[in-house]
Amino acid sequence: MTDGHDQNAAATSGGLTRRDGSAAGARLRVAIVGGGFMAEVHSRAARAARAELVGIASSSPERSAAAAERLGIERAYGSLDELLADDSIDVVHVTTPNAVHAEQASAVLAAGKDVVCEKPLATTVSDAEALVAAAEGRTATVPFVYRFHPLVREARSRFASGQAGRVLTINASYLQDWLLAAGDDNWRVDAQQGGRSRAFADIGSHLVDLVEFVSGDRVSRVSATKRTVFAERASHAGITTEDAVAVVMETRSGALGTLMVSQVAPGRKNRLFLEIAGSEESVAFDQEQPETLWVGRRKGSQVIPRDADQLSEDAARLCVVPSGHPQGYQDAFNAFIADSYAAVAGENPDGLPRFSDGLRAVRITDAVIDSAESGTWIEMGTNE
Ligand code: SOE
Repeated sequence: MTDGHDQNAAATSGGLTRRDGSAAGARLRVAIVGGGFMAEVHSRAARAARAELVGIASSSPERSAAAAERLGIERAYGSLDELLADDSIDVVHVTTPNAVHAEQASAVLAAGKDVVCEKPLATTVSDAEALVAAAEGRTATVPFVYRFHPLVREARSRFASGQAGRVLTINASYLQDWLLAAGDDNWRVDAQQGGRSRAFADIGSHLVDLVEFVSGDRVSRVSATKRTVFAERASHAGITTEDAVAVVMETRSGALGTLMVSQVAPGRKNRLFLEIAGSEESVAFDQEQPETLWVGRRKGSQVIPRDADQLSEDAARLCVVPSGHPQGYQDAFNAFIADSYAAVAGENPDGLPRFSDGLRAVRITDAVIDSAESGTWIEMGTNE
């Protein structure tokens, strides 16, 4: 069995050599901004990649101390400025609410450090464009981590090799239920903290990234409609961000697609579903069942298991346990961080989502909301 993780680890163990060229094998020193659930996910992935998780900064010295205690991190910084003043830090993970991503990721880059910034990269296209420009020459990645499920890479390889034929139709959805009740609330519902789009910016960004990543095609135009089911929630009123959004789309190659994104779908927790029909084969991937990939043919459709010996090289590389031991979300996140750190060391791992991919998702999100608000088709730029 190809244990891609050791190869990956080999890349990252080389990757853990500090950017300043200090002793070979020196561990990469990383820090986290933010103290919530995603900070915990990032901390697990940083440790799995053998980085030295040096410190954390949250919204106040007290919250920094509480997060450091909860996550077993050595140092609590009083502020982001204090963290950025620590020259020993190589990489900063930004895991804070959307509205401060641009300001904080910019500050990290201005301090000469590499950055992993949570999606959505920014709440406006102009902020995302500025971040891409500021990231020139640096390693700057965005956790579109569903790219790192091995069977997503297998699906992608079938379109990249031509085996699946040309893209004809796309049927994709991302459904959750954590905001189903009026009593459910979160900073994301507030446009001031999350941006003008909520459901699409939050999870539709993953969906469109995966559509373009697997198909190798690009969205060319969108027509959308959206709903805010609850204008009042437990601690927010006058809510304008969407609970659900439906999109009809076309691609540059002429394919047709439909997208449904909802955070009010009972029983669906993180049900990202992607079915792409090629002229030779269809592929269907369900993020809640990531150990199999359906491959459809006129004759001989099959369900492919996550078995490294049967997969493309890029898919096999991401298999870290033998088939039959299920891999999941944190494994995908760990692989993303391992590849991000390998990029810090000068490697160029295939399929690593960088700030340019984050900008792409922000552009599509903006077009979707513009379309829903105007009731018209919105064209995507042809060179973006
Ligand atoms: C909430 O919708 C959320 O945590 C997203 O912000 C993540 O990006 C997604 O992976 C899971 O759900």
